[in-house]
Amino acid sequence: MRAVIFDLDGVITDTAEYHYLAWKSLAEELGLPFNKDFNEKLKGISRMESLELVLSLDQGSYSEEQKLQLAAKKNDLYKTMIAQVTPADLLPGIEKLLKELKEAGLLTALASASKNASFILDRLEVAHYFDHIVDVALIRQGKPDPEIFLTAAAKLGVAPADCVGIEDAEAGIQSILAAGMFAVGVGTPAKMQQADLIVSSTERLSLSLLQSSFIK
Ligand code: B16
Ligand code: MG
Repeated sequence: MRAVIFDLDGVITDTAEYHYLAWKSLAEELGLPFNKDFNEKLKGISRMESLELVLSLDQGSYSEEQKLQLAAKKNDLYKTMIAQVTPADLLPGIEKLLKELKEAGLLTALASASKNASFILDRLEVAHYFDHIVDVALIRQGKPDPEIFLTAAAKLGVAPADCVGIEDAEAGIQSILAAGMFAVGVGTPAKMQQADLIVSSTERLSLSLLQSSFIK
């Protein structure tokens, strides 16, 4: 194991609640039903793919221009929410793990589908722990495609087989496995079925757990 590649939302911080509130507000404005179950489908996938899913609840059709406006509206609301993020919003155990990885000389990267990822890392005051943050604007295929994790490994100069990926979404676990990496899933065994290692909470993550579990 030479590098650890992190997802953001659901692994480093829980921005899913803000995504949920922002999508819910947009859906209500459009008169569409929206609840937490439906929101689960939006985890780990891009803003425009999320919008397409939300609009699939509607009978009407929208032009490309209208779709871009709706996505921008959701993102504006989301941005007002993430402006309130502080280091207290780091999920448990994450800063300790990042420190351990640095001290042990392992490389780290961020593979988030979010265009707001760098802003959020800055708000959390953990950007300095990352050797590379993948620019998602340059990624053509979103999760579950392996492109984002493969790009992270290439930028770090580490073979995928020597990388661990940590994710909380099914699409993300599929992306890690398709990249040929060791997949760590944060969540329930039912949701993280395909992961090589499952932890119920980020609190359980540590360098020693990753090293002792890593096989590839
Ligand atoms: P944005 P991750 C993902 O983050 C979220 O899980 C997903 O719900 C969101 O639609 C996506 O980022 C795009 O976010 O609208 O900020 O560009 O889990 O890949 O860190
Ligand atoms: Mg996630």
